[in-house]
Amino acid sequence: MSQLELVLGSVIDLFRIYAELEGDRTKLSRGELQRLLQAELTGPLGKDVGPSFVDELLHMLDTNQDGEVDLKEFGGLIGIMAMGYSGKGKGGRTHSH
Ligand SMILES: [Ca+2]
Ligand SMILES: [Ca+2]
Repeated sequence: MSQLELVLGSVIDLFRIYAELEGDRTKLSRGELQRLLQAELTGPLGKDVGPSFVDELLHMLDTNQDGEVDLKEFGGLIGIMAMGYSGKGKGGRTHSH
């Protein structure tokens, strides 16, 4: 498998672990989302995780507005996190060659 496929597999596994905790097993409730964030965000984004952060994130991710985050919507979180990690304090990428 390619690195991308491995990453995608890990993301899907992670989603399933937390989505199965309560209610609909194919969706993350607000509580499940908060648990996932608090357990998995140990880097620079982790310190921002609190009730208001979870509310804001849920609002951004929940595109069909059913109050929960399905796998498709969860993909948006990966994008937001990628932006958060790569964009911290830097204007752009530097090329090594
Ligand atoms: Ca659930
Ligand atoms: Ca939703």
